[in-house]
Amino acid sequence: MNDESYIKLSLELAKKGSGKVSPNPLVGSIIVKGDKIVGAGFHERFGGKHAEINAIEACKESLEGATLFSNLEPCSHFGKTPPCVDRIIKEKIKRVVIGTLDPNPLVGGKGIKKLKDAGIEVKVGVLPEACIQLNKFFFKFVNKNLPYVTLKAAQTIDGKIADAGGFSNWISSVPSRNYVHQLRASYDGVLIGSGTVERDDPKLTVRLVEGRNPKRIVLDTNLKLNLHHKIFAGNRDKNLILITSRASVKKHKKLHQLKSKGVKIIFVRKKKNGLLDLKDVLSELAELNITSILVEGGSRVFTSFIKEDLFDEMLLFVSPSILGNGIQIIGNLGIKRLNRAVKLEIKSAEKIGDDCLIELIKN
Ligand code: AOF
Ligand code: ZN
Repeated sequence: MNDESYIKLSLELAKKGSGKVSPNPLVGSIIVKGDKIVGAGFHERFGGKHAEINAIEACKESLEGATLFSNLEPCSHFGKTPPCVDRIIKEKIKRVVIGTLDPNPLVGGKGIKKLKDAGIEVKVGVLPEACIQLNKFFFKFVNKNLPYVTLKAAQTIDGKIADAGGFSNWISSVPSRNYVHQLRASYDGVLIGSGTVERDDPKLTVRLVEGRNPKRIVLDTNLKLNLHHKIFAGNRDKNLILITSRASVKKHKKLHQLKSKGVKIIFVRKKKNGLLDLKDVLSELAELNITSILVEGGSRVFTSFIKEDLFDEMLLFVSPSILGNGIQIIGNLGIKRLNRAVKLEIKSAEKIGDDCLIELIKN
């Protein structure tokens, strides 16, 4: 096996921490002596031991002369745990192979410097794109202090997310819906607008697959939502966050009712167009260590995120059906000419159940 194969293995291991380590990165670590894997580990939960330490502690023999592979630069700072590089040096590991540098300013480059200063051979930049891709939430959060935003929708081939009566159950097939639950389990937050609460009355929990519930985030500018909706009734895990405008602070009775249901309320600025300032919304959510958000609709919310250029990715489940009439996925963006169109890049397109899943990123 070569360096790339071991980094690939470390990525596979790292994925096991999905949904459990945020706001930390997903990290996997493999230790090799000769051509034998003698230890492996991953960052299993927030606040817990780092991948490198788990890999070292899984080894039964001396690590003198071994090579350690990690998809992310080992840390050099005292955080919730002591620096991984100190332990690597202490164990007399000879060579360290790293996928990418850690963007965290507490670490970024300092980890490899310390290793090199101790005479350890260090190689950086093995499968860097795959390593950044795996930790796309962490990189965005650390570099921009904002969550990674994915707009997710199920639409007909003519771009409708509901029929003319607002009915949308179901546009996509069962495998697509299962996949969405898997996505929910891996994102820190799922966000919808008040229109979608009223029309679809969703629970936004993870039910079709195993996994933890994300924070459920509802945008309700004027605090008009009725509390009989399922999203309020099902707040036993206290994961519901409601975001409203600062003008709502006067609505004491409603705020009191929401708080008694365990709802966290965040007040943000309203813009001149009467809508919530989405940049503020994202900054507030980043303050809560929410590193990733899956935006599940509706049309008004998608339109605002696109208009304000505040998304990173789009996931479209395209069902092979045609409605003609209905609710269009994206409303008026004020674009008048083709050469002003929002340009995206197709990252992947695959068949899932009866649908086509298209993954798009900004180019
Ligand atoms: C590693 N290995 O497995 C992870 C690293 O609060 P702490 O102590 O858990 O530190 C968190 C920071 O450590 C995190 O922001 C990132 O820079 C790095 N994560 N580093 O060597 C790991 N998860
Ligand atoms: Zn560490």
